[in-house]
Amino acid sequence: MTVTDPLALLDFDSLLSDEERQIRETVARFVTEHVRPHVADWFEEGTFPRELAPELGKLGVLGMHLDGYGCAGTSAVAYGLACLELEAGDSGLRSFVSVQGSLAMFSIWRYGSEEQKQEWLPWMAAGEAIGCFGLTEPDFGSDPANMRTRAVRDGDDWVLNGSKMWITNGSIADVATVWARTEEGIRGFLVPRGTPGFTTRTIKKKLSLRASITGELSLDDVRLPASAQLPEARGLGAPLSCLSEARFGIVFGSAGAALDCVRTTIDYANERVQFGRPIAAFQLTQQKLADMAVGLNTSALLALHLGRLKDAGTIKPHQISVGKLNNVRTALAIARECRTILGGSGITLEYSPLRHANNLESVLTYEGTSEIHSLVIGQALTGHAAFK
Ligand code: TGC
Ligand code: FAD
Repeated sequence: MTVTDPLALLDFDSLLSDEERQIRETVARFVTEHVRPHVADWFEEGTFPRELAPELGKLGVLGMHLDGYGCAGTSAVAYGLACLELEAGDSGLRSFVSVQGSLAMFSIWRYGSEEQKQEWLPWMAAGEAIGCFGLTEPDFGSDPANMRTRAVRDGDDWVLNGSKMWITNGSIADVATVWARTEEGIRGFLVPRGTPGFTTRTIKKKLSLRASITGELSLDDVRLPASAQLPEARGLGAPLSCLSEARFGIVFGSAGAALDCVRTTIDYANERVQFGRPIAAFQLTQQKLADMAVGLNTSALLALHLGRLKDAGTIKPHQISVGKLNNVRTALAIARECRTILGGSGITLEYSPLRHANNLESVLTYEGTSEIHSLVIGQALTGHAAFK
């Protein structure tokens, strides 16, 4: 018996409901038709095609785990499976969907006023409006509590000054959720593109996540009405709760990148002949494939377990850290190992593993670095916060 899909090794799909399997298949088909034929070019050109946004809206994956306002209202597991298939295409694609749904839309859905929800969410769910999420600053990445961006009251208005760095979709977004320090602690604000004093710049020369737009936001005396503030967001816990949503998507997504690498590599190893035999027939190749398949299936099962906890409403942030730390680290190791099996062919964009490996360097760093997630787990185990 030959297992044709690396996730069939432990019969992963048998753990899914019919609806979950169907969502996984639908997203996989979309990626095969709309992404795989073009993604190497997007990566080489360092671009993400904005016209894909309405297509992703029609597919129903933008804010898909949120209820109402044009969102699909699916389970967390269904959302995770969509992230898995999107990231099997490219981490940049999953990033777009994560930032739109789990960071920009979630911040409005969870902390916004009814007017803010009505104004933005239906357009964002349809991919007609793009959002971004500005937490990181040039001098404060892992430590957002010390952010410098400031919002000061002036009559009924707020005036914002500061800058945000490494912001996915930053320079193409129609609206930015910006986190700023106020006299009452950290608060969130919606800053529409075109607001005087609000400018963006695209960060170039990236070696990772090239099929994704990354930008810098500058706020220079940006005047906003009181209605631009997210009324329910108080303190750092608000942006960190948004991060929990996006980190959850990465737990599944990174397993998708690993799946694509292993699939690609098994096909290649069966075709490529050296010393008169397919390289898949050598024991050393099989050992690599077996180790990678074990890692991949363990990651997928861990993701599913966390998804079930999320759907039950019991998931804790440190449990998401376990998933993000393990699955991204595993995926990166798999992508690099796959590249070795591809030999010289593995260094081009014709095959996906090195593109995935390059992307996963960003995934290891954003949404909390691997070190920060280790410390979150360490805190859960010992009771000591070793961040400071
Ligand atoms: P700390 O005192 O621990 O926490 C402050 C308050 O927040 C609560 N909290 C959380 N709530 C929900 N979810 C979480 N994950 C939470 N983590 C903490 C906490 O209970 C506390 O609440 P309260 O009521 O007591 O005030 O804060 P700290 O300053 O000690 O920092 C802790 C630390 C280091 C874990 C946190 O700062 C952190 O996670 N740092 C990493 C920053 C990060 O991940 N940035 C990501 C930016 S966004 C991004 O990368 C998008 S990439 C998108 C893409 O393209 O896919
Ligand atoms: P630093 O925090 O300076 O960390 C540098 C190194 O020091 C890391 O290895 C880190 O683990 C280590 N370190 C830091 N503190 C400790 C500690 N206490 N103990 C041990 N080690 C420590 N941010 C957003 O807000 N929105 C976005 O949309 C977004 N998109 C991104 C897209 C890309 C492609 C990238 C690369 C980043 C993005 N980010 C975004 C920013 C991302 O979240 C940060 O890069 C990340 O949080 C790390 O911050 P930093 O780069 O400033 O590194």
